[in-house]
Amino acid sequence: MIKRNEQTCARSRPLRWACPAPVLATVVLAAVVLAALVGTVAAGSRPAQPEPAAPKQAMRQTTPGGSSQISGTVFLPVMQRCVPLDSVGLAGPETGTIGLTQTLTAMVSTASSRLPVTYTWWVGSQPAVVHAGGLEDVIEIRLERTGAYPVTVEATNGCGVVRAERVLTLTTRGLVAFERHYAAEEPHDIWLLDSAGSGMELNLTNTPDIDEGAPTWSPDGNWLAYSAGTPGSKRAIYKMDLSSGQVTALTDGSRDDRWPDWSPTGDRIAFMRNLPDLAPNQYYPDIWVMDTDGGSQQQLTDWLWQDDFPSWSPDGLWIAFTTDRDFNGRDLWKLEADNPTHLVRLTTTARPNPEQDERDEIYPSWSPDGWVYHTFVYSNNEHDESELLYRVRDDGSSREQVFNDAYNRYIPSFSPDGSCFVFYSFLGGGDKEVWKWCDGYTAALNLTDNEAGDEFCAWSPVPQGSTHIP
Ligand SMILES: [Ca+2]
Ligand SMILES: [Ca+2]
Ligand SMILES: [Ca+2]
Ligand SMILES: [Ca+2]
Repeated sequence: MIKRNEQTCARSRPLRWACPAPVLATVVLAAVVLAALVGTVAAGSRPAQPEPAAPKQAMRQTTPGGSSQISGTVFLPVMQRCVPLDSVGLAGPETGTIGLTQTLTAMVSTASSRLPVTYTWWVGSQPAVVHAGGLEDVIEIRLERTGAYPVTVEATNGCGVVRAERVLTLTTRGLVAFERHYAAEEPHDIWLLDSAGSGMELNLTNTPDIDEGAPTWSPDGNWLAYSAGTPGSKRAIYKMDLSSGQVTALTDGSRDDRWPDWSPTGDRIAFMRNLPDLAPNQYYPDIWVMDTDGGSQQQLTDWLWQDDFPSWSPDGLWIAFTTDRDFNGRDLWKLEADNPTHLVRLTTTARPNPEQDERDEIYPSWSPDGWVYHTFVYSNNEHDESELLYRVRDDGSSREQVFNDAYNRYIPSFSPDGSCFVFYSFLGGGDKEVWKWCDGYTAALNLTDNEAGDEFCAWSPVPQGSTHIP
């Protein structure tokens, strides 16, 4: 019990006082007067926001003996100006890749008298995100559409708002498109994965009743063309806008169109069209080309049997393809796209016994450095068939096996700088996987280590540093 006539106050930390009532009343009165004076003087130079009231907690209690005392906590007013933040900084990448997480950091430059700081983020048309934080705040962004996204962050400590803005451009750089299915008869979907091996995967089509396959990139990386149809039906060529997800049919599907390859110059798509001229439901395709909106469809070869698997040269002048036009197995030829009667034969392997042996070159894939990679299908007397990765000079001058082993590998697709390629393979056993090989590797890297069939992979052509979005 505190004596009523005691004239001193016992202070505990910080600013906690327990005093007889008369002494405390004096202190409170003085504080109120002082605060009023300071408020009057400072009002002209202060920001618009009002000074917060100094917290006071006091309670009058009546003791059992009937005497009265004040106990509890009293905060004396702290004479601080409300200091606004003077700026906010925004750090992080200005370019990124869809599907991958981008991290942006906002930092205010002044601690000021007030924390927390409230950060409000806007990214493109996404809903605003509000965080209460300290001098720094982090936001993680993962978006699945290409585009240029305005990013704005506002920071306030209650005494004024500061803002920073930038543009985050998301492309498909470093991604690999491929087709995947699980059960043997299950229709395929088009997926994306991260060539860097982060494990990021994105199902672009997600259509359980439609079979999509053979994706090919536009040179700006913003579109994918592919063939699709319901299982067992004739297929058509489609393209997907990766900035919106919108899908457009380029052909009508009445003649079974497959295997599109988008020209490196961007203006045309080659494909193979199966015309049932010889027999219904038989497979005798020719090479065709069309504009990227499906217009100006033009037949480039008119061979009675099979011309298929078109692959553009890097300069967009030639198309390599597979043909059986010498009636002795299959070989690689190329044609000049604007002068398709100009044909050049690239391989000349013939079957020793045409009825029983295979010496077939299929699946051409033109590399940036002047080779046409392909699968060499080899067997004798219908035994010991192998499917090995070979490459032939694009003038047909030399030909060699790419890896010195007996594993199959199919359809390399090269990174924009040419130092790496992806392929699919049964390498390692089990189901098909997408693998990556780079200069200097001693073993390929499995990018799809799962139980699905993963195949027909295509590396995005967007080069490092590119921010181009059409
Ligand atoms: Ca599908
Ligand atoms: Ca034909
Ligand atoms: Ca051959
Ligand atoms: Ca797999």
